[in-house]
Amino acid sequence: MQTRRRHHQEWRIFFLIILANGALCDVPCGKSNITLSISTQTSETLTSPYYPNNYPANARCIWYITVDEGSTIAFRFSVFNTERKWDTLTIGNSHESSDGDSVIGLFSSSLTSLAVISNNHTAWMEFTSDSSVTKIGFEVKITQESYEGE
Ligand SMILES: [Ca+2]
Repeated sequence: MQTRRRHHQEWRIFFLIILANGALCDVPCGKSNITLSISTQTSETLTSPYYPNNYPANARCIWYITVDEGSTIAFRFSVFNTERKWDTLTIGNSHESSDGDSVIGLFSSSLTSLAVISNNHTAWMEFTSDSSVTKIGFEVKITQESYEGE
């Protein structure tokens, strides 16, 4: 009888842990608005959720980047590996991620030396994964660049 009661308690603890994790159910994308400026910081490193562990299934993260007017935004990836076709990273100009015309590029699979530069001082980046197969994802350094290429 006592063993049975203890068993019951263990189950309760187990469910409490599940509830606690439930609060963290949203994918940890980090902050979604990145602002860079010559007067504060000119670069920021972003990664896929849980990097350097695999990103989760059914993830969706979107980041909006703003730098000083007159500058552009460079995305330089030190690591890029997603499930080909099904888990993708899209980068676009401006902050209108719903506008297909703003897309600069859509990437997936294992890529080396991936680098992208925006047309102007605002850009967006969106990562999505489907319901199965996950990989390490990506690490990208985002830098404010001047038009003069300084
Ligand atoms: Ca996948």
